[in-house]
Amino acid sequence: MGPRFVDEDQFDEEPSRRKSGKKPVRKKAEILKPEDGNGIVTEIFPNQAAVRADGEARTRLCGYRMSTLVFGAAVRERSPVCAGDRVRVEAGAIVGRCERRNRLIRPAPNARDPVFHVLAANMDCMVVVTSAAEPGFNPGLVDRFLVAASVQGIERILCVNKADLVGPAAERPWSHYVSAGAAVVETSALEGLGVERLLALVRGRTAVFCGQSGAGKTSLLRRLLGDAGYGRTGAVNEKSGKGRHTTSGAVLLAGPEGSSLVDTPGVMNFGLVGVKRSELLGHFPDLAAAAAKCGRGCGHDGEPSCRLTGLPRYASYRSIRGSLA
Ligand SMILES: Nc1nc2c(ncn2[C@@H]2O[C@H](COP(=O)(O)OP(=O)(O)O)[C@@H](O)[C@H]2O)c(=O)[nH]1
Ligand SMILES: [Mg+2]
Ligand SMILES: [Zn+2]
Repeated sequence: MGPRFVDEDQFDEEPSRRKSGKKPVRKKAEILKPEDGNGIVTEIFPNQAAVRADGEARTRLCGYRMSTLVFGAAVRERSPVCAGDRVRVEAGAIVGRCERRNRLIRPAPNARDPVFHVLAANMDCMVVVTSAAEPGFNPGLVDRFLVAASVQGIERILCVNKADLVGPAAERPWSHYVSAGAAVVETSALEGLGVERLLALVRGRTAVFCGQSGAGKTSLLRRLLGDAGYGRTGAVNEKSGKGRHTTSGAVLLAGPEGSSLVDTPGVMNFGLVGVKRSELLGHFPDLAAAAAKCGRGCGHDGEPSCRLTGLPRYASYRSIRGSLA
């Protein structure tokens, strides 16, 4: 067990006054062990981050001590921490970031931009939210999200929202996703349908809600947490008293039974950083099973004899494969 907050004000304490007797975190940039963190980043603002201290419900705005957070020039990140990061706060400033189990990277807006945007880190599962209608089911986008999660070792849940808009007899072009390694749940944030099932899947876990803008991520989270539980503006800066910020980034919300649920803005894709073409099939378990029956030397790339021909996710697979370096 890591160091716990011994009193309300531990975030505000000077390092030299820490009661634990442990030596202070060094001033040069180094990745900390999780047990050396004392809070979790819930939201990013320009030059500040909201952090929830271990064992507390409220979040507080903290600045950064950049000298302890910039880890060389190899990978430049737009912000030194992201939602879901475990961090150490001392005297109201983030002085260290803990190692990450995984991270979701937004693709740079242009290919020459070397600055990564890490949207969220340390996730147990990804809820890919899509809609049954308005807008209609978009398998290409769903597959990209599922691959991004699989590559990072994040469990996958496909949530098909707006189920109220389709009748029970309608075609369900998402029913095969169970064989793609995802739990599938149909919901209606509007009518509450399926929300209990979704909650059971994320209970006690850290889950990031991703998907096309308009699919209903925020509506679902409001259903799961209640409007009060959703409140984005919980972070109050004690010095300035300011609590209202607008942001277009991810926000990590405290859910029931220790769960942390992350709402994301209309992210259209995640960068599949470091994924090799040869590894991609492994992230399509349904296709990998069929590919085992192909002749030796089949590249699964449009050959007439390829056993993947006609399978529902083959087109997505080829499209993603083509986009990899
Ligand atoms: N019919 C229907 N509309 C929904 C449902 N969930 C969300 N919406 C509507 O879809 C729109 C986008 O929802 P929002 O939660 O903002 O989507 P987000 O961009 O993914 O966060 C809003 O107008 C919602 O009222 C649903 O289950 N059924
Ligand atoms: Mg939203
Ligand atoms: Zn093949």
